Amino acid sequence: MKKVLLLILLPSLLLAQYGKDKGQYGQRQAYGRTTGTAQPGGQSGTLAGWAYSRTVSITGSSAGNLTDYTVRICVDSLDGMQSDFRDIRFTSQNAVLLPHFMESVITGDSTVCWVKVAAIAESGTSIKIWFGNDTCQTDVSSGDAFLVYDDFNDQSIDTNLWAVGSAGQIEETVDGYLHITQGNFNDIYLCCKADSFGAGYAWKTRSRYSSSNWVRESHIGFITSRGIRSSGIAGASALAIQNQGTPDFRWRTDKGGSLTETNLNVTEAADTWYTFEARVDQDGSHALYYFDGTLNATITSNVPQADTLAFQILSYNWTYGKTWQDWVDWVWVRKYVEPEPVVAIEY
Ligand SMILES: [Ca+2]
Ligand SMILES: [Ca+2]
Repeated sequence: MKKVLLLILLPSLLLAQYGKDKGQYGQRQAYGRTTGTAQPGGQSGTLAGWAYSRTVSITGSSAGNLTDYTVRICVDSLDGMQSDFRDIRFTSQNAVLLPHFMESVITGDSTVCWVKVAAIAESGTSIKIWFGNDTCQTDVSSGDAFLVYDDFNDQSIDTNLWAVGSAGQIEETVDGYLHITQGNFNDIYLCCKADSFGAGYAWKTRSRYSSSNWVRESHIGFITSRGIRSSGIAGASALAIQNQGTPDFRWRTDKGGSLTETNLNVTEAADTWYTFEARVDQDGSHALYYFDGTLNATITSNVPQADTLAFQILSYNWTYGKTWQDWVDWVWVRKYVEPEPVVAIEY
């Protein structure tokens, strides 16, 4: 009987090697062609209710064994996946669920995911992606994939995560944004209560700045001094994006008060959403800064080597009675080592 099954499966195993077969959602008759490594659900080591899986191989980092490391995985749509990817799940090889976050979704085409993997040995590891659950209605995309995550979507500041400076001038809006507005010579901020970032970590945010009144300084990033802006304070914003105009973006890299300030040299527009990201290698030998997903600056001077920094969103008002507005859609923080593990789905 096993031999017969193998003979039946063999052609589909061969066909599965031809590629990804993108965007065929809805053509259910095609399942057999594209699921060569799939396993039926409900068996030992499988995920009950999910019809298909693929192995995701992760090549380890020569930096050593990694724990709770968040990797980026691009998933192309396969036959059997729901078109909005709500039914994808990631697990260990023995089907223990791993937290994942969908950063972006192109319906029926692809999604960019972040997955937190409990252990990635230097010699590598593998996990599984599951799909093919027609009755699954729950998108479990979650900030649990990161060390710090906030989407500011529930109109209530999470005081378990953040220390709040000048409450009332910083709030979550019905649009799902963190909104910072007028202050009176004071620092308005959310400061993450953890102090365990810096070298060996990355942060990313999507934010927007109003054009009104050049009266403030805004910073997002890793810091040495809680609730304090950079001016006059050694290294307060140590690895940060700084906006000090309408707008005027600069990367701010500061080690003990020795500052490297780097203009982004991009066309900046007020009232426009941008993403900003900083990655600092584990030795603190350089900081990589990304603007809207593209590497914008590599900084090797004055990079903090400590991994005991906090993460903060802050604005400071220069002029009494003046108004401005900043918005933040989301932020996250994850571990970052070089070289990064290399991830590949075995289609
Ligand atoms: Ca909230
Ligand atoms: Ca949001």
